[in-house]
Amino acid sequence: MTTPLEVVNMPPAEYRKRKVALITGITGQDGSYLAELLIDKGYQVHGIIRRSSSFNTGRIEHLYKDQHENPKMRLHHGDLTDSTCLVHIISKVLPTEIYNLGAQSHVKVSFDMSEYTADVDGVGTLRLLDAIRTCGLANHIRFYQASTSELYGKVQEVPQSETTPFYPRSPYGVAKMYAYWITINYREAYNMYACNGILFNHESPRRGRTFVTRKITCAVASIKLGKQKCLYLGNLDAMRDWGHARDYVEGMWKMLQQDTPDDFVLATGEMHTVREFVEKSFKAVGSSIRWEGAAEQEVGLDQDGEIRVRVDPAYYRPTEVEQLLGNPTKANTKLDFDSLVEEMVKSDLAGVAAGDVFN
Ligand code: NDP
Ligand code: GDR
Repeated sequence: MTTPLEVVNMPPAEYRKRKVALITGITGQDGSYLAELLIDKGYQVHGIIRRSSSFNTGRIEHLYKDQHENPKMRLHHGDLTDSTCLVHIISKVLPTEIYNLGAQSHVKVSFDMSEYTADVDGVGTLRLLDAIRTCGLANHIRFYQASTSELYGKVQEVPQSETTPFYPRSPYGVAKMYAYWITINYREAYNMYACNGILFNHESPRRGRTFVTRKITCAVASIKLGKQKCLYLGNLDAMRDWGHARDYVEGMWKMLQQDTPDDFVLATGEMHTVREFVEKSFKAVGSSIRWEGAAEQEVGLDQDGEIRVRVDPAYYRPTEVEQLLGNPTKANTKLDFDSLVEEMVKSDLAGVAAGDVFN
């Protein structure tokens, strides 16, 4: 059996053949899809999870259940705010690839928890990069940073590409901008293989319920099955380039398989408003929505004249990102918007029918 010391002393090419991935944020939407993908590709997957008073492993339960018979995935308690544990985990796991997906990822919440968001999303990335160096593995480990279209913020150019200037509009966006640049700095300063994936919004049935798409599909399913009367939303005119999370985690992996590290936009090149997402979701359950009124007084009525959507300004953001549309030319991604909405609504209908309570 190879000892840890022998592994560390392997030349980088030989070290990488071991195919060991470490994922921060493995309990989140993307982490769960990425863990599945990497296990399928023959990786030994390790994930960092936060201690919680209740179970937070719902999205990876199906992988975790195999823990004893089929230990393709192992979980380690840790946190991006704790450098010591990061060094400890990396030195124990000796990963060949690290995917930094852990983050306080909610833009609206980042206005309420700005310092924490900066600590986790910004400095947390620095801690992880530095832990790799501390372990002497700067030339062995390939590093993926979950960068975001929120970096573009206030629109400078449409569509946005790898060369579009940044103008973040939230504490989340600003923290992610630090993470973006520290990743590039470590690549240049220490010759690390480190990449930024600048990902536009991506959704799935596993999307957190406080993000607008899943909030809508949960509500539409609950309304359809008579468990909820009305859905309250903020800015209906915001426009997003929504892809599918399953496609995007594949893009993350591909970025780490290039000969030289680089930064890539992942997007669909198609943009829709929140309002359109609402309409398509109601359509997926055989209903329709027509809009009346304007601004905060606007309502959405169904075919029977019942008010099903109202605006609640509590969901407005102090500074909004109005329009995000990615230019996917460099990395190439695919999407069928209608089938994304239908898949999410169908999954939530099954959930509500089985007793899930979303409101
Ligand atoms: P989620 O919010 O679903 O998941 C975030 C993950 O980060 C969870 O596993 C969460 O753990 C973990 N986490 C939160 N705080 C910490 C911390 N202090 N230390 C360690 N882990 C922590 O996000 P997504 O899966 O949607 O996104 C993955 C990454 O990609 C994030 O960095 C996000 O900012 C970024 N991104 C996402 C996009 C999207 O559209 N989904 C687009 C562009 C970028 P727990 O389960 O315990 O809360
Ligand atoms: P976003 O996603 O901020 O783009 O960040 P979110 O789904 O939260 O908002 C998208 C747009 O919808 C508008 N909106 C609402 N949003 C929420 N959450 N709730 C509402 O009720 C509501 N009504 C309207 C928002 O104002 C916004 O314009 C996501 C996250 O996954 C980030 O981590 C990631 O970096 C970016 O996508 C790309």
